[in-house]
Amino acid sequence: MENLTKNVFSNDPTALGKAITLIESTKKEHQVLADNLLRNCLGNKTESVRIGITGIPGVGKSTFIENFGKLLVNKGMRVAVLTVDPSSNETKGSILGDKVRMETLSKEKNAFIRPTPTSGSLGGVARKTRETIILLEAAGYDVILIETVGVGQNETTVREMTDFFLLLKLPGAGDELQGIKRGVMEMADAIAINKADGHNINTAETAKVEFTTALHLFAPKDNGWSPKVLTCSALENKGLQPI
Ligand SMILES: Nc1nc2c(ncn2[C@@H]2O[C@H](COP(=O)(O)OP(=O)(O)O)[C@@H](O)[C@H]2O)c(=O)[nH]1
Ligand SMILES: [Mg+2]
Repeated sequence: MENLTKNVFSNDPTALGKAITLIESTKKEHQVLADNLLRNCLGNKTESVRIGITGIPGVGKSTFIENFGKLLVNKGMRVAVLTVDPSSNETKGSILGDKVRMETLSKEKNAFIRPTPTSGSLGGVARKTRETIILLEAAGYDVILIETVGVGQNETTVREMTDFFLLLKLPGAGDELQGIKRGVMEMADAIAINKADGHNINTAETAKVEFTTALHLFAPKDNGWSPKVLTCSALENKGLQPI
């Protein structure tokens, strides 16, 4: 146990993976160990920037996270990703060509990727996301990117745990067609119209204007931030630079 804590602090990825599995465990005998581990980690926490990324399956969240994550790593940051593994359930990620493995990002020494099955009460977010964040901060990650499945039910939870909430949209399709609840749009700190490439460039620009207008209808945020609307191509690595 002491070793596990020590190895999390020294950012041994295997230990970190084991530690997350321990806190996610529902077994009674694991809970005391998990509580101890979390207590130790709370004392060693660094501040991270946490970014939630949401949007319907297939919009390009994983692709965005992989390329944005690489951009941050190249700037010298340590990046942790909590991603959705849709192969396990109804989102049928494999059919949409899901990029859950994030192969190039996962090869980076300063990146840690933890896929989570989408099943379960919070769908898309592990039951213990809050606790997992504590472990990642104890391991010294600067940025934590959290992918969420984006059909509306768990975004509020992720919003509460993050500093910035990014909503990805597709160009062209109307809002109602994209299955995003109005409430999710209202929560967003930025909306990025993804897949703004090839023949989609013009429709993406039109969507940008429409969403900018739509956002004006919402009340201003308490912190004074005005949500931004952008276009990007996660695939072609365009428009991913920080705002
Ligand atoms: N043309 C284009 N395709 C993209 C873009 N981003 C993602 N895709 C493709 O869309 C599919 C779903 O992407 P993925 O990242 O798995 O979506 P997720 O379900 O939201 O995580 C994959 O085939 C990607 O290659 C983009 O910016 N442009
Ligand atoms: Mg994905």
